[in-house]
Amino acid sequence: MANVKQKLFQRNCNVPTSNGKDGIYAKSVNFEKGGHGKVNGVKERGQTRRKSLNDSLEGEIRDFLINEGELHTYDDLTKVNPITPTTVLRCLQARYSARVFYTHAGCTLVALNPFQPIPHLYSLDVMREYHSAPQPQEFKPHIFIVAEEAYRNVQGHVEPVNQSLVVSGESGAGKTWTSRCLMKYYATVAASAERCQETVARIEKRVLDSNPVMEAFGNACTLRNNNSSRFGKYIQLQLNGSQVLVGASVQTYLLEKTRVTFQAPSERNFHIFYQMMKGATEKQREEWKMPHDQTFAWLPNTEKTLEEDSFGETVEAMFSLGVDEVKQRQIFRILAGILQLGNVNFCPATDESRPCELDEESKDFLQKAADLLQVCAEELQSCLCVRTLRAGKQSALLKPCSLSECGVRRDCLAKTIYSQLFDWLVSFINNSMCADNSKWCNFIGLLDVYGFECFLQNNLEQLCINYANEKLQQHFAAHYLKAQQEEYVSEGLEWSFIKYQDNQGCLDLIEGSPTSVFSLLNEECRLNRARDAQQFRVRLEKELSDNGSLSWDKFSKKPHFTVAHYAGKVSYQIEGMMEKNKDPVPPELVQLLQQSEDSLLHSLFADADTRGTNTRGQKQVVTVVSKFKNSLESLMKILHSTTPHYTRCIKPNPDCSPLTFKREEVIVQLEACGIVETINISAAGFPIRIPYTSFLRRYGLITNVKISAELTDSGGSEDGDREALASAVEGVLGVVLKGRVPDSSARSDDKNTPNVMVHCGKTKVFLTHA
Ligand code: AOV
Ligand code: MG
Repeated sequence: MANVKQKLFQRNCNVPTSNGKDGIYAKSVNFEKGGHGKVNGVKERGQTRRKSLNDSLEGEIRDFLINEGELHTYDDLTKVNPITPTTVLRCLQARYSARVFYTHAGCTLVALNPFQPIPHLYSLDVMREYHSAPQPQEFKPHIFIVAEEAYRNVQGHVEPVNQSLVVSGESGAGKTWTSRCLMKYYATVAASAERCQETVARIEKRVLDSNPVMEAFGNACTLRNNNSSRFGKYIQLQLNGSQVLVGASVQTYLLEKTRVTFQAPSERNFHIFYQMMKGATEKQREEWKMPHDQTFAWLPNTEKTLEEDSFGETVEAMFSLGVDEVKQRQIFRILAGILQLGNVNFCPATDESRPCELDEESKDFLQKAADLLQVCAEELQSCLCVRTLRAGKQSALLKPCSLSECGVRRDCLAKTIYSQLFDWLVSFINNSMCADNSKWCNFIGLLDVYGFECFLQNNLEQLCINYANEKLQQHFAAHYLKAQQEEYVSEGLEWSFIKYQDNQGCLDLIEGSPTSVFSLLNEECRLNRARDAQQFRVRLEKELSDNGSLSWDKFSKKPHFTVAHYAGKVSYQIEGMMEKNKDPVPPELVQLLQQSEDSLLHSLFADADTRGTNTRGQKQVVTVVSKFKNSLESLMKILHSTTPHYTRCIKPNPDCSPLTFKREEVIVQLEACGIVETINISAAGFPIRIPYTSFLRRYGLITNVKISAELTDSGGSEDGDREALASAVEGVLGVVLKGRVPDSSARSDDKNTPNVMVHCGKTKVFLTHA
């Protein structure tokens, strides 16, 4: 860096702004289109046009740098200069129209969802092409470049480095699709060449087969995506010293189990239930007590036919993972039992002191549920309708539940069974895929979580999902800043001047210590005050109103709080939040399931007694947010210990229509998924970067600075040339910026004294607002 010409020009433009806002004024510089420019500030003093840098200098430079007809050729959004939401949007739209779906954005890849299969885009040949290329980065942007870069990085220059591929974006943007593509890529390029005699399917196949199984149990059709992931997933692909895929392990995050018993209008339950309904053989229908004409309360919208409804594929994949016929029968019987439970309705008892009753139809469904779950029907009914209150160590009081409590207990039973079954399946899949520790040394991790969510009504699920996205955004920003730093360092610039507003305040509000939304929620649960939403709102206001990320929606009548997330404000309703956080499972239900004669169901709850009690034998509430926070912290630790690669998926229209680009949709996502945030980070540095040669060719004529043709042609290949180029650029800038200082009267008392900052790097001129 010693021979690098580096200078800081700072000039006050001291011009009163026309709108009273800060701005950079190019009043004295008129960069004319067509390559000529003149300084006209002195000539037209007093009546010069006033323009901010945004709409003047940046605008002029943009026109110079961007050629509309060539917009689709910009493979990297950071080359769109200056980087603004508008230029990024125009570029992405031009590329989408040209059927180009991937674009680099510095260290990030932007993936636009085509919403229709693109022939050959992901074929084996294309995979091999990217894999065998000496410089894949020189190929057209593609998810395979990211995949290959991570794969090569594992080997590392000094020592192997684990990698993480983080895929983000809103619901339906293409995260899960992208993750699948990445898995297929590694299952192809990192497959072992050896022929093995395994009785179970080859590891690459098992890894790929984990997708349809986990999607069948964890994905559902929502308003926004027919195949929406209702859980987060981080899968580590394990590589041995020869870079061969030898195994995988998967970690899941917060399955949206409420969907088992509640589906918003037009949405569906998890795919697996529909697959069973549609794919069952006559024998299975009989076994599952699921005749053709039977409808189930928890299975709405059965008429929708989705490609995800492929029972055969799920069953096939389960076999390949080693879930044998016996286990499969157990699993599907349990699921069928859950469906029967959903059709059980309660009616109030004639005598209030007696438990609620069941009509004939419900009795029938309860009996079927009990048969399928292999528990005693009377005990099942009693567990749902009667609460056992402990009075001392030995004695117990029986108290009939209210009508609504009976419904809550029925739902709780179904959700508990389903979520335990899901966890069991995940751990089974892990056992089937995971390589022995001695067999692998490095991993490539793929993260596919649910995107930022904001509905009309948001509750604990959305708070957790958005908190996860907030954490990832923080990780991304830190990583992106590092990449920026590297560019500045390679250009010989100092790093310290970057200022960036991070989202720490919002994270402090949600998870900070000692007081935060999470800590207060936990306290309310501990004190058993879960029902008082208004009281919680008052506490939040009292304890956290200093935090700028917290506010209140004036128009909301229900107790709520509003959080200013990096991706936008979201109002959360408090009602039900504390109960969800506590997520209580009545002990009678657990005991009932422990008595099940079905060995699988029994094993799911076998150790339930020991969980939730501390060493002194007291009941300890492990809340949903505590568990989620811990699991996210572990994830963050892993991400921090790896080299991350970010892919931002964009949903170009809300209707999932093929090849349709809606600007207003995309711009919102560019903001929400952090691309605009990235731009802001970039703007905190130097949004305008022009290679010396381009700068001199265009602006040299503004001044009398003589620049030789050889110099602009050489591109500064030699150190000496670079010195000469930098001097020439400084000469031009000196004249330009001097010309921008207006007469002293205008400078006098004005407080709006915007500056232009210019840095001359090794090969580029960097410009920004000061
Ligand atoms: P998501 O994972 O980001 O939503 P998906 O990966 O499920 O979204 O994508 C939604 C749908 O878009 C897929 O089912 C495909 O039909 C289509 N799609 C996505 N990417 C491509 C592609 N590259 N080429 C062709 N079609 C594609 V969510 O899980 O709801 O947050 O929670
Ligand atoms: Mg998904």
